[in-house]
Amino acid sequence: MPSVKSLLSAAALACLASGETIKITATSSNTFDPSTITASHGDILEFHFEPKNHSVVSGLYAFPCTPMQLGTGFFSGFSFNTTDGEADKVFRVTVNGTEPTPFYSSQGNECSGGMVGIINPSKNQTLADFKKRASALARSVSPGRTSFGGEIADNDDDSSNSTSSGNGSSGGKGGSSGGSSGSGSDKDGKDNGSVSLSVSIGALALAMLMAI
Ligand SMILES: *[C@@H]1O[C@H](CO)[C@@H](O)[C@H](O)[C@H]1NC(C)=O
Ligand SMILES: *[C@@H]1O[C@H](CO)[C@@H](O)[C@H](O)[C@H]1NC(C)=O
Ligand SMILES: *[C@@H]1O[C@H](CO)[C@@H](O)[C@H](O)[C@H]1NC(C)=O
Ligand SMILES: *[C@@H]1O[C@H](CO)[C@@H](O)[C@H](O)[C@H]1NC(C)=O
Ligand SMILES: *[C@@H]1O[C@H](CO)[C@@H](O)[C@H](O)[C@H]1NC(C)=O
Ligand SMILES: *[C@@H]1O[C@H](CO)[C@@H](O)[C@H](O)[C@H]1NC(C)=O
Ligand SMILES: CC(=O)N[C@H]1CO[C@H](CO)[C@@H](O)[C@@H]1O
Repeated sequence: MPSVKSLLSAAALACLASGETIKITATSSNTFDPSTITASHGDILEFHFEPKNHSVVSGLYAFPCTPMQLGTGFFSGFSFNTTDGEADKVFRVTVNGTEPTPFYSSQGNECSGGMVGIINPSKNQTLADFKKRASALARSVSPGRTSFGGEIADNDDDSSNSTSSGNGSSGGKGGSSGGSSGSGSDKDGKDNGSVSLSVSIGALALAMLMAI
């Protein structure tokens, strides 16, 4: 039955091709979690915001807490202020390349205080080095007031309300893609996200097998 095999690999390829959504939280303790991100072209970085009033800006490695050249990179703006739980909006950025790209919060002195991160660090462009040089600075630069380089979308997480263990979490949901909606606990990073993604690939493949 060669057709089964080719169907399976087609399913696997389709899943590889579509970008993964990587959740990053600007936390109430003034950090990004996670702060080191490995992302591929086409992946989506989804920034979530906890209190109080943070931003995220893509920066220059050589000059910490300074935005990339005008017209490039991304900036969330400051419309995610929240006093309780995560802001009800998220900022979504599509990854275009794999160059090391640092980012920071441009609020007050949060950047020098360590509210920084890096996408795809390399041997000589590391979070530790960036953070160390940032810590020597007094201020960070905001690239204006208006967000760019990404889109503001609704926060689909239920994390602001402390339920989540309640009803219906188990695998049932319809077979289609629908992104990597959470599987139970909120706090897990993308690792578990990709695990559940591959589980659903398996389920999809199984469904195809049974359909034959
Ligand atoms: C959030 O911070 C920015 C930059 O400091 C400031 O311009 C803005 O007014 C703040 N927003 C609120 C609601 O405090
Ligand atoms: C965020 O800031 C805006 C503008 O200052 C304000 O209207 C809004 O109520 C604030 N939202 C929260 C959740 O604090
Ligand atoms: C990092 O190393 C690469 C390859 O050795 C080099 O091309 C690049 O210029 C280096 N970058 C920095 C910031 O030193
Ligand atoms: C990807 O490209 C788009 C369009 O050129 C740009 O708006 C966006 O900021 C880029 N993303 C990153 C992470 O630089
Ligand atoms: C959980 O399910 C029960 C029974 O189906 C229902 O009564 C309850 O309202 C549900 N709770 C939530 C939070 O959906
Ligand atoms: C995945 O989640 C399970 C519990 O649901 C946890 O024990 C495990 O450590 C998590 N793995 C990762 C890589 O986060
Ligand atoms: C069901 C529940 O707890 N809903 C709450 C979710 O959070 C918002 C704001 O934090 C509350 O207003 C809801 O009552």
